[in-house]
Amino acid sequence: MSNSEVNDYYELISQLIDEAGKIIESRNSERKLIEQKSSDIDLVTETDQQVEKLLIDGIKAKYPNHKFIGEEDSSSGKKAELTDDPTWIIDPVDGTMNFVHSFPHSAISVACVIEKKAEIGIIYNPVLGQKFTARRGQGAFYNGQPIKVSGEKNLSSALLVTEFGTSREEEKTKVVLENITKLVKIAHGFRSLGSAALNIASVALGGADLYYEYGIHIWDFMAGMLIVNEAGGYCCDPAGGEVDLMSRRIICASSKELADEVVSHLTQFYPMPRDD
Ligand code: LIP
Repeated sequence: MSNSEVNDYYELISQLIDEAGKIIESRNSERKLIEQKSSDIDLVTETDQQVEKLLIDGIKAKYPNHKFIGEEDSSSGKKAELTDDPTWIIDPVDGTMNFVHSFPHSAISVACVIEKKAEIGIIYNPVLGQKFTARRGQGAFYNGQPIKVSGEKNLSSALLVTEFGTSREEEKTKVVLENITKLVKIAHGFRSLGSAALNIASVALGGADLYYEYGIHIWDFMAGMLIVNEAGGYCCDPAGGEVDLMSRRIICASSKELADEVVSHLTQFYPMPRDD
């Protein structure tokens, strides 16, 4: 795939995301029509569906052979499949619960993966005007300005970010609370923005030092993972080792040292079903 082709993809997705952002921004303070997905706290609104359609239709119109892994598409039971073809991984509104409550931390998250490598990652919160972007090998940016992770190595000085997630499953909730109980006693601080994508972007920005979560999906973290890597960070599985893209688990950190320290404390959980 030539660089100029990826440039064209970047230009197209940037335009589509700006257009989609206007829809989210205009609806943020309105009352939303909500449907439930896997649980009563896993939500979808008509805006999620409309934004995903706008992005997919806009890409398909120019590149009919491109593939898609979209959050709302997948909620109908379709499994995620990553081939060597250009594949767009889309979360139209990451942080739907926030969007429903007009809590202004939700974002469009889009990654373009070619030959199984992330080439483009964009996370855009139109309500607060926050845009995080990255191209493979070209660094990470916040509203056009280069960004770097904090480089923090020690858990005792680190600001951690995690989520309670979108499931009320007893075993999972137990593990989530157990991990928070352990880490809150050691870490410098703990935060939860309510959007996996924005949590990860906060690590890339150098604001937070490490994000971990069990139960997320490939569309929640794919763009963020590229942005963190391009900002000089480190992403791994919560048990250590390479991220398994379909396993619904991740750590995104400011350094490998900090990730390793958190791994040594975490009780593990393996969400089912996987994304593939
Ligand atoms: C959600 C995230 C939330 C995280 C969930 C889920 P959705 O995405 O924003 O922070 O805890 O695991 O990924 O469903 O709002 O797009």
